Amino acid sequence: MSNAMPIESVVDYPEDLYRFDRPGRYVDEVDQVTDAEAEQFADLGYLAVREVLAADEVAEVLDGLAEVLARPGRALVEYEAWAADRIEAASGDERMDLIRKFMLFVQEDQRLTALARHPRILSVVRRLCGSEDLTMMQDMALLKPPGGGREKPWHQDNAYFTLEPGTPIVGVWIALDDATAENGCMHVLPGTHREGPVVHFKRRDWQVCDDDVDRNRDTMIPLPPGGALFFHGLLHHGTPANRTAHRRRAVQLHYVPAGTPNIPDQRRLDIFGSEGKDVSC
Ligand SMILES: O=C(O)CCC(=O)C(=O)O
Repeated sequence: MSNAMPIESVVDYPEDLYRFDRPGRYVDEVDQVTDAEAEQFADLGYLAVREVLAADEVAEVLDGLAEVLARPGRALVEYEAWAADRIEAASGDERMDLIRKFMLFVQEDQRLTALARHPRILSVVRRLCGSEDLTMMQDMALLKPPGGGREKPWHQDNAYFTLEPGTPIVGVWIALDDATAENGCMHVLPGTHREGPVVHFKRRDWQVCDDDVDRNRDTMIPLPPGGALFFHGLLHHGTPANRTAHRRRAVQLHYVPAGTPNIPDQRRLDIFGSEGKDVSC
């Protein structure tokens, strides 16, 4: 089954909304994350690590995700809009290439439970959150299918969470395939987490308005499989469409210090914009 889409149908945003000429800063391994890297995170709002999971650990995560998907009803699945009439006929593996994202898998498979508790991941998150006790408050797989994986427009993850802006929310975005400029790797606007919450609007998604994006700051974070981007809940980030015939699968886990209280949803909407009712990241 081919799911290649005319690329124009998924590139429905200004071509210059993303820049591809400024790669970010990296460390190679988790062992190199010291206080200096935590300071960089505080300043820039992100920390990119080339190797967090080894190849066999990436394979385990992919097997776990495939198995959860094979059991109907176990995860909250959102297909790409163009895939609607193909879902029924698709085999398990083909289905992976129709899915935009799915959530709530960590409790469903012990390999995925182990990922959420991975000592290398938690050691970095503890340092960046400034807390020994953590709660993982969201798990999501973002599959951005070949030839039709839509953009995730610029946004702040905190806009989707009922958590007071300023809470030390740390997102961990882990590449399961090579995430490249062409297939929709992460892009960030360094330092924006220090500038507070901004109002989001329902356009292609619930997002920062294209005109409000400071494109000059766009920094691209390509990653190999097993590499991870740790980023602050208020950092502006987004991913362009997958323009290739290659998969760009990723998982994203969000952590906060244990015991962090939730705010009423109305307060979230007052801060981030009233169009954000019932949205998920
Ligand atoms: O992986 C992607 O394409 C975007 C992930 C993201 O930024 C999010 O869901 O908050």
